[in-house]
Amino acid sequence: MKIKNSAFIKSAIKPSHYPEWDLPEVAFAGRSNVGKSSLINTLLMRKALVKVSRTPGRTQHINFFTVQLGDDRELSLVDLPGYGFARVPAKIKSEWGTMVDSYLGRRLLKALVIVMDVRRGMEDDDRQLIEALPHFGVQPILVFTKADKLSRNKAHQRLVEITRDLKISNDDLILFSSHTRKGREKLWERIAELCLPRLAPSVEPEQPVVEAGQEAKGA
Ligand SMILES: Nc1nc2c(ncn2[C@@H]2O[C@H](COP(=O)(O)OP(=O)(O)OP(=O)(O)O)[C@@H](O)[C@H]2O)c(=O)[nH]1
Ligand SMILES: [Mg+2]
Repeated sequence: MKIKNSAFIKSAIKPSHYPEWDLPEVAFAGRSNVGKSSLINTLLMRKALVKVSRTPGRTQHINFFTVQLGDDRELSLVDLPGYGFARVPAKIKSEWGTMVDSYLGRRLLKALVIVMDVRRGMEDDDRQLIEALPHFGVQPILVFTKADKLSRNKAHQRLVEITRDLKISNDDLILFSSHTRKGREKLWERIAELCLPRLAPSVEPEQPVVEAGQEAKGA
């Protein structure tokens, strides 16, 4: 996917802070430190538009970004704060729940990318979030990242285990790496399918009309 432009727009905690626009949105959720912010940078081909951190729990707001694609379609990418970080106090956990719950009800939200570590697979927090999505009318996209941490064989073996465990097919998940950009195109295709208006089919130029008698030249 070609990117023309991308930009950070704003941080929000509650709905009154959300941008007022009519762009389709795709959001990114997952456990703290799993690689959500890195994944957004990879999608946008930016090195550090989204802050990446070694300390879990750094993204604590809902961060809105916009992107203009090569074909001029536009959408917003929304980075959600991570969950499941054991050392986060109960008060923060409940604030996370309120913040994310109100965001999931947003009319513009078309799909939620659930980012998981391929080495850990789907965990309870991920499962709970996925189970809540039909209620909000939001489509899940399952992404397993940090694929570069496994050898090709190990990654394949993990995929077999994950598809068997979740009773899904290979087409229903995306193996990703922000280091090698593996899975980037497949993820963009899926996002475009669920969030973007279809491109009008390109119109074939009309065949030139050949007048009777003209084609006889040289024949
Ligand atoms: N090897 C490898 N490391 C990655 C990958 N993606 C992210 N990381 C590393 O994982 C750490 C966390 O990455 P972030 O992108 O900040 O993770 P996050 O999910 O946004 O974290 P929070 O905002 O704290 O929830 C950083 O040290 C990244 O460099 C990947 O695909 N492969
Ligand atoms: Mg982050």
